[in-house]
Amino acid sequence: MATAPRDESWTTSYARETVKHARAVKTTAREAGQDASETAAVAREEDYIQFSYGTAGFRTIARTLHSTCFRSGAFAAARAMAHDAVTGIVITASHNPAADNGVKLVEPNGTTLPMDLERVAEALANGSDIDAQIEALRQASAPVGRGEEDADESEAPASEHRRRRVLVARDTRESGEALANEALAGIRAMGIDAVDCGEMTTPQLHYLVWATNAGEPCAESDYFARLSSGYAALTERGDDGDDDGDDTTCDDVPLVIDCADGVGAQKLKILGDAVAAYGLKFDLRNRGDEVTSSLNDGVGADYVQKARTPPARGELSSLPPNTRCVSVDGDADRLIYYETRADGSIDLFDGDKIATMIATYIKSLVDASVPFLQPGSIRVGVVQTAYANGASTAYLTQTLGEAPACVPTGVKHLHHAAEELYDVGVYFESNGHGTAIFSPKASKAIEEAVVEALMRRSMPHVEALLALTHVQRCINPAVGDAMSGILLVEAIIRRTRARSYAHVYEDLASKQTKAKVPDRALVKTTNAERECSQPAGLQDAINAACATARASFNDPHVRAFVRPSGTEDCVRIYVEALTSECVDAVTADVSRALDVALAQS
Ligand code: 16G
Ligand code: MG
Repeated sequence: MATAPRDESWTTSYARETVKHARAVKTTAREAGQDASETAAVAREEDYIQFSYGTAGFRTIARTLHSTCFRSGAFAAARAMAHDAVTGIVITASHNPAADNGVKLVEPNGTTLPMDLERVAEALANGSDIDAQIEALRQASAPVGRGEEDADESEAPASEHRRRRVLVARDTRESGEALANEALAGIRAMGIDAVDCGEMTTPQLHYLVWATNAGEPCAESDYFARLSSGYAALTERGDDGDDDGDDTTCDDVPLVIDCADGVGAQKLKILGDAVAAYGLKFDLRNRGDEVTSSLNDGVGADYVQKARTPPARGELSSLPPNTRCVSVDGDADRLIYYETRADGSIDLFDGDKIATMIATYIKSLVDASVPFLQPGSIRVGVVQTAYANGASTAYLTQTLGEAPACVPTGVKHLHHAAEELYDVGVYFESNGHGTAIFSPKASKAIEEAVVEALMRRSMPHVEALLALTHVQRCINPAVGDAMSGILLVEAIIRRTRARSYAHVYEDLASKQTKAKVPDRALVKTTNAERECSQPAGLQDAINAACATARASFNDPHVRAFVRPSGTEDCVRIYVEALTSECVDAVTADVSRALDVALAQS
C-alpha cells in the first residue's frame, strides 16, 4: 500500500524564518549600539567557527552562539517531530566561565542526544547554506519507532501531554536570555510550539521533559514535591520533624552548600524550604547575589574538585572542622562533597566516593530483601571512567564482588552503560556527574516484593524494600542531578547513622594536568581511554614511565593515561600513585613523552 508523503511544510517556514531571523539579529545589534562592522565581524566569526557537539553539547564564547542557538532550536523541534513528543534545550555552559555559553539537547525520555545524531546537529550548526541545514533537519526529524505510515501528518495527534513542543531553559549567564530567545525562534520557525521555562538547572529541564512525556505531573513544583517527599519517606520523617530514632548527628547542623554563583542557588532555596520540615537544613553560600559574585570563578564543584581546596569565596574556609559541605556546578548537574579540617584543608568526598556510598547502600538493601527479591535477580553495579581513583575501583571490586565497568569520559557513555549492564546501575564520574538508574524490571520486582513481604508481615524485609522504593523517588529519573544527589547522600547518612563517609577508603594521590598541543586530534585512545593508540610510540613511553616509577618508588599502584579533551583545546594527562612525589615525577615524564611523540608524528 502506498504511504502518504511526509508533510514537509516546515522546510518553507524554516527557510523564510531563517532569513527574517538573520535580519532581526542585525537590527537588535544595531539598536544595542553595535556598529555594522562589529555585527558583521561576529557574523563572520560564526561562519568561521566549526561548531562541534562536544562531550555534552555545543559550547563556546557566548557572542558567537546566536545562529547555533537558533538552529539548535530548530533541531530540538525536529526531534519533537521525530518522536511526536516533547523535547528540550538548555542554554548553559555548565562549569565554564561566565562569558561562555552553550546548548544541551534533551530527548523525549529526558536523556541526552543519541550519539549518532551529534554529527547531524553539527551539520546543521555548520551548514553554510539553507539546503544543507534543511537536509540535517530532515534527518533529525525522521520518525522514530513508528511505522512509515505514521509519518503522515494527518494522523491523529499524540495524546495531549505528549503534544509536540520544545521546553527551553537557561542558566543565569547574562547571555542566556538572548540565546534562549534565539532557540525559541528556531523552534517556532519549524512550526512547533516553544515553551520558555526561564532559569532552571539542566537536570530540572531534563526532568520536566521526561515527566511531560511520561504523563507524570510536570510543573516545576512537582519536581520539588517528588524529590522532597522521596527524601521524607526515605528518612521516615513526618512533616512535624518526628523520626523513629535518636539520630542527632545531622539535624540542627545545616549542610553548607556552595552554589557556584549559579542557577542552583535559587533552586536549592526552594528545595531547602521543602525539606526543612523534615529536618534537613541548607546554608547556601555563593548564591550569585553579591557584588563579588562570579559564576564558577574560584567556586563550585569543578574548582573544588580540581584545586582540592574550599571555594575561594563564601567563607567556607573559616567553618568549624568536620563541617560537611557540598559544591555544585554552574548548571547544578554535578556535586562534590567535602569535610573541613582544622588546618583549613578539606577531605574530598568526590564522585567516586558518592558512587561507592550509593551502590553499597542499595546493594545492602537488595541483599536484605532476599528472599522476597530472588538472590542475584537484581544486579547492582557501578560504572566509572579512567579518572576513577584506583582505590575506589579496588574497594568496589571487593564490596560488590565484581569490578566496576569502565567507559569513556562523558555522562552519555556512563548512563548508557549503566542502563545496559545492570538492573540498578550506579554511575559517577570523579568530578561529581552521576546518578543511579533502576531498570523497569528492577522497579517492578521491588514493587511486587513489597506487596509480598507486607502480606507475610515480614517487617525487616518490608523496611528494606520500602527503602528501595523511596530511593527511587529521591532520584531524578532522567539524569544526574546535584539536587537529588544531595538528598540521596543526606538520606543515606541519616539512615545508616554514618558520621563520615570520607574515609571508607583512602584515595591514591593523583593529578590531572592540561597539555597545550598543536593538534589534539592526533591523540587517539582505546580501552575506555586508558590507552593511547596514536601517536605511535606514546603508549610504550607511558608504560615505560610507569614501570620506572613502580620500581624506583616501590609503588605497584602507579597508573597514567592521556586523552584529548572533548571540551577544550588540550590533551589531559592523568597520573595516580601512592605519593604525590611519584605522581609529579610520572607527570613530567608523560608530558615529555607526549611532546616527543607528537613532534615525530
Ligand atoms: C563534560 C561532561 C563531563 C565530562 C567533561 C570532560 C556531561 C554532562 N559533561 O563537561 O561529564 O567529565 O565534559 O571534559 O557529559 P573533557 O573532555 O574536556 O575532559
Ligand atoms: Mg554541569
